Amino acid sequence: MAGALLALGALGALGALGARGHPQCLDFRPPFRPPRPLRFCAQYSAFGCCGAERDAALARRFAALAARVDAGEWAACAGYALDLLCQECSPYAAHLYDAEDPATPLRTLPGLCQDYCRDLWLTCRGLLGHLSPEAALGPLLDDPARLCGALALADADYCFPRLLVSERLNAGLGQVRADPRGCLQLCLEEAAHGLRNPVALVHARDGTHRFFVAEQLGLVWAYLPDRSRLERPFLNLSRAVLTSPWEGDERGFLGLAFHPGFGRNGRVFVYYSVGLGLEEWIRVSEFRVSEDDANAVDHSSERIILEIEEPASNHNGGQLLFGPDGYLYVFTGDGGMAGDPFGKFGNAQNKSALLGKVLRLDVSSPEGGPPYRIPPDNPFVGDPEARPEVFALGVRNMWRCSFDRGDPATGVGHGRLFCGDVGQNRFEEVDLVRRGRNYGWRAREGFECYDHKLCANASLEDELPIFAYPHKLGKSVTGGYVYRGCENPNLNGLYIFGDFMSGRLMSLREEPETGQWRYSEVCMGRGQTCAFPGLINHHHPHIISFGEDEAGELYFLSTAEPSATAPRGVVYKVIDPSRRAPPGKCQIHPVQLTVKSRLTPFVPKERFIRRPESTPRPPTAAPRRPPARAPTRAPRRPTAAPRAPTPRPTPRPTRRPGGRRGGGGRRRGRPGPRDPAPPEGSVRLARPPGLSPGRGRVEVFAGGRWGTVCDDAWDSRAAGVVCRQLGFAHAVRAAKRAEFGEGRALPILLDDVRCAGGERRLLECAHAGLGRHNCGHQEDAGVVCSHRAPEA
Ligand SMILES: *[C@@H]1O[C@H](CO)[C@@H](O)[C@H](O)[C@H]1NC(C)=O
Ligand SMILES: *[C@@H]1O[C@H](CO)[C@@H](O)[C@H](O)[C@H]1NC(C)=O
Ligand SMILES: *[C@@H]1O[C@H](CO)[C@@H](O)[C@H](O)[C@H]1NC(C)=O
Ligand SMILES: [Ca+2]
Repeated sequence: MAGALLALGALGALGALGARGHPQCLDFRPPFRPPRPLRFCAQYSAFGCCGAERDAALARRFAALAARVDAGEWAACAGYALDLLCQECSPYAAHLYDAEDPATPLRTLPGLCQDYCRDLWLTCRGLLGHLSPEAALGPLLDDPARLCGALALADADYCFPRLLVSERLNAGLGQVRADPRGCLQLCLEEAAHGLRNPVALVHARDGTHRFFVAEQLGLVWAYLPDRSRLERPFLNLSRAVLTSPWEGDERGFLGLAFHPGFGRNGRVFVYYSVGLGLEEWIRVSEFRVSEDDANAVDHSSERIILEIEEPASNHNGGQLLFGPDGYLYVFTGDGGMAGDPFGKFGNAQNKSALLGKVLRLDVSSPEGGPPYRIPPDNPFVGDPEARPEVFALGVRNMWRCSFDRGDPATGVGHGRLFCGDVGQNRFEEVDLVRRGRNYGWRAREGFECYDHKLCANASLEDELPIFAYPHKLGKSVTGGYVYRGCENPNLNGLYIFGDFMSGRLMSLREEPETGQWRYSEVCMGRGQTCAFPGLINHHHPHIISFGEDEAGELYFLSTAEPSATAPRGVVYKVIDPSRRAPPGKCQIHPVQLTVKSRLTPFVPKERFIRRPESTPRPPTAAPRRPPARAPTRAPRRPTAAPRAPTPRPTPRPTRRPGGRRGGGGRRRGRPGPRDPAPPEGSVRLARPPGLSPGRGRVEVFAGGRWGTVCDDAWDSRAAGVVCRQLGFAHAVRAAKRAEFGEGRALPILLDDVRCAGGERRLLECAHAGLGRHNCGHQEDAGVVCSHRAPEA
């Protein structure tokens, strides 16, 4: 007895370390809450593996058994019969019947604890022959030691009835599991792969349950509900789209949205970068689906809705959404570079500029009419200082926004607009966007002042984020969705988002009493948590986007290599291993379509990775709490991460399409380790090649490394030297103040550069000394070169 207690004590300690049970049903999937209480196995009404049908079948078996056993014995044994039959409904049924491994045969009787088994043998052994069809059981019935040995379980903690009282197995059963650090344990299912910087996953809201995935290059692929992909693209804009293979190019095809009436009108809207002459623009266009193929757009149907010139190649925004009001919401970036330097106080705070805004357009006008109208209740209609398209301002580079569908039962939350706004140097934020509000940039970054003068202005009246996190947790937020799907009831109301740089998945949940947002990191389930067939427990680190399918199930898109030409992107579906919806509840009935293209069936490639239960990761400091604001207004106090988040492997310093931390506008991929060292004094321009070569940030190779140049003395003579060194006859101008982005990954090698003009190489000009500088990357110098003489 003492021995058994000791063993139990040891198991208890294991439990405290986080080794939790793994609830699983005989169909190998997580348990659920039956829609109605069970009539027979009532014990498992709150949570288990039986619905009404299974429960009724077990009740029939019980009745049949009663008919076969004589009345006296039945009086003593009915309780055992009920116990033994109903274990199929236990949330640990897979353990009780040895079913976790689908390759081994199921037991016909649940695993029993030894004392229970002996009692059963003493009073009701006759029952066993009726309960199990196994012939092998017969000879054991005379020998309790052998019988109970055969009915024992390898992991005694799971045997019936001990599992009913096990703290380890019952604490938090049926709720989303968190590891000892508070990190929510979720799992994934692969839904698509081989995608090149997949920037968006959307559905058409037309009953077909297709989903569409857009690649940054300008291709959109249609997938059927069984995840097979049509070989012919739905849309191919690659010829018009401006992008490049360089990791971190933020230009390209950035977003698309189906018109809410797409099923009737076939209208679909896209957002992409284009080169017009030497300028770069963003364009919002409308296409119509082809008359003779529901799975392809009519490429000749493009109608331009809006074009905005982009003064730099980063911060291009890119989200398009239709609101519950039927209007088209367009999310632009601030135009690029660092610190929103355009005009007197930047674009984002300038209501006359379309950059750095959320715009709202009425695109319901018939063909032949204006491409859009202004919704009459847009907040700045009639303000001569503002563009009437503006819906909200103070935006740096909102990257991925979503409307909350609302609680499926109560509708709570419906129509709220969530965005991730990518930060500058310090904070990434999540905003709840409301009509007419100012989201602070460039006065404020996260909760803190960025431009102190603008920030001090009482008329700023900006809306604080609902959450912000510092750069040690990630450097480029990717906004997500409030989960409102059917298959994972525990996730209802959880806002799940991520970070492109650190690969961190995160979540916020609103506390209904206080309106505060509680942060929890999301981790891949540890140990056995994700060991369900078809689930995986890892993902690629560069989280580019989130998406919902037509049924509201949640996906995210990430890649191992963030280049628009690298087919390393995967679509993952988010799965809660702790609880599923009851069987039958989430069935979909897709409208059938004629498919004219060939189909590529989906074969998942990613595999579950079996790892030993990992030791807890070392703690880091908690993210900063937001500072208390001036007490003039009382905004809802946002919740910063309450727990110390866990560190991740050092993120690779690459960027994703659409948005990122620094002011970096144009930058080349870093040379690979095998690139031969260039000659001392070489220069290069950090900018994707393509549209207009000869423009970019200057990088110079000296002392065995590449570095940047500071601009305080930077002038057209220095630019001329660089341009000639690169083979251009002329310099159009010297670019200052990180116009072509900040080369933060590199050291600053040259400062105070003064050229006479005749030097052959930049290094021959006077300078402060290699690596000596008193400037920062916000002053990185660039050039615009030309083969032709600039016009006087
Ligand atoms: C997309 O269009 C481009 C240029 O128009 C063409 O070269 C390419 O093959 C097309 N891609 C597909 C998959 O059809
Ligand atoms: C605001 O933006 C408009 C349009 O880009 C520009 O013409 C104007 O000069 C800007 N205003 C300020 C104060 O910078
Ligand atoms: C504060 O902002 C308002 C509106 O943008 C502007 O008119 C005013 O000049 C600003 N005040 C200061 C002190 O900068
Ligand atoms: Ca803000």
